[in-house]
Amino acid sequence: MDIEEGLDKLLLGRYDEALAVFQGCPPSPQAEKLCQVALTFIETAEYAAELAKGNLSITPFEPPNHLTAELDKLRMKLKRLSRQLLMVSTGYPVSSIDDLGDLSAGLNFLVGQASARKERAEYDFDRDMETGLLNRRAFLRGIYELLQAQPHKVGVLLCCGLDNIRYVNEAYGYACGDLYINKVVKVLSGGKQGLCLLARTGGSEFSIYAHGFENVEEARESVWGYFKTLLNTRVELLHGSVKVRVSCGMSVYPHDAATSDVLMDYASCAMYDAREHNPGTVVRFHPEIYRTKANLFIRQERLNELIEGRLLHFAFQPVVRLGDGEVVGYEALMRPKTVAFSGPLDILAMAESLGKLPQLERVTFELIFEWVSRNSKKLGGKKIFFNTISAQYLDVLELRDIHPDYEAISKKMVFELLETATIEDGMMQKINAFRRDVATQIAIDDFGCGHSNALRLIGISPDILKIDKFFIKNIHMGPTPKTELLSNILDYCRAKGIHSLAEGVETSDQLRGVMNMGFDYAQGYYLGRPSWQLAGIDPRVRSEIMAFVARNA
Ligand code: G
Ligand code: MN
Repeated sequence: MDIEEGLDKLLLGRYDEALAVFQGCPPSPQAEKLCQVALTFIETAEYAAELAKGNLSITPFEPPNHLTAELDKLRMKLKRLSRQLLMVSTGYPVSSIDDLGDLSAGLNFLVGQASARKERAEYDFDRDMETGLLNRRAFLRGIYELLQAQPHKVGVLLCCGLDNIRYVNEAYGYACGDLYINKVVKVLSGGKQGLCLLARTGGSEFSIYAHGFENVEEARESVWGYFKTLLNTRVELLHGSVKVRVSCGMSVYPHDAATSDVLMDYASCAMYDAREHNPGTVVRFHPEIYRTKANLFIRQERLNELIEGRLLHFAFQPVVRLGDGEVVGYEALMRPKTVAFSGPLDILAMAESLGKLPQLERVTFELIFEWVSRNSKKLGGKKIFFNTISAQYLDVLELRDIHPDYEAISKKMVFELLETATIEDGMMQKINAFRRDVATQIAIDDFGCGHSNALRLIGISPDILKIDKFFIKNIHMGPTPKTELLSNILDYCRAKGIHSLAEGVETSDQLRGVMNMGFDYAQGYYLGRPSWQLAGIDPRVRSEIMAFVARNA
């Protein structure tokens, strides 16, 4: 073993072997020193290997040699760097890192970018992207802060709805719509003074809140200018210019409401009221408008509940054959199970305004099909007359899907048609398909009234024509133009094999009147009121009919 061999191993990086060689050499100060050198290398290599693995918690052997001491300094810097990066990643502000040369510069650049992005995101979160104005959320927070700072002052919120932006977009294109919006923003921003917040609170809605006044008049005065300026603004578009049309709603702090969100709610409610009833004006909020709107909203919800929960049932009113006084069927009259609606017309009107007629129609069909299926025995040969809101809303195939026994069920029914609009070709086809595939018997309801007219009678040629109570009312008063026309209609029905039914027979006189005219059937309070059960005819009324028939035999 000689020192030369040990030095070779040391140069090759085989420190353990070099140490063994130096330790095997005869004891000498030189061999002693070389052992220490080899040990230093061993310790340093182990330490560096651990650092290379990313372990920044390892401390050098004690006492540190001068190589591990240097590495330890590097370890401390890396450790600081990693701690700072960890803080950056959690959003904690850090001072710049400067003791790692290019590495620090690169990291500082990244940290700078991250914080710029964060600031931008925070700004965007508060701002409307297109106009740079505050958005609704930030606007409400801003008002909140003003109210906190000066709770005893008066403030006013003006909500401006642009009435013709949609028209501009559609007629001139969206680029012109943008020009229009930009102009409005410019005009509104130009008028800002004092404690004032300006926001875009909706696509075509801008709101201003001004605070710090002594009374309502002063407050109102302060925003009146915005409204006037907007009304006098024209926007130059590529092909001419348009006037800004604006409807505004106003709410006042603390008179109308004490919090920013309620103030906003009230001002926009007043704005919609202005738009609906007085476009181009400012409407000050008052509780009545809000109650009406809120009621409407509640009723919309009730209608949804009614449709989803199928909260409907039927009352049944007898239909009587005048030839023998027999009850031949019942008209099923839809009734709400909830107090939110006064009756079927109320439900229909609400459903129509919400575009929910098809859903309502489907539910009533489901319910009546189920009812007829369940009560088929009880009905015997009697028919259920059923008001279809309009055959146009339901597809024939869909109707057939409603109940597996739809064929047997529909044979027990008379479908009364009452259309809300004039018949066009497509609708006639629908009615024909409905007749071919679903309905064995069709009636036209309320004839002589509304859209239920002669054209429809000719076009549809129903099995039964139900003549509106308008014709029945004074039928016993002797010949009038009304009875003359009626007589012609009845002649037409007889010639075409259409059965006639008198609606709304309320008195004995009227009953005699309709029998004199030769009606086949009658219905009305005198013959039986709508009831939850399938009621028979009053025996006295039946005798009345029988006596009349016998007299005229
Ligand atoms: O449009 P249609 O014929 O489906 O209307 C039936 C409605 O007429 C039901 O609401 C029913 O309560 C009502 N009704 C039934 N009989 C009479 C009556 O004799 N007089 C009046 N005024 N209404 C009646
Ligand atoms: Mn009817």
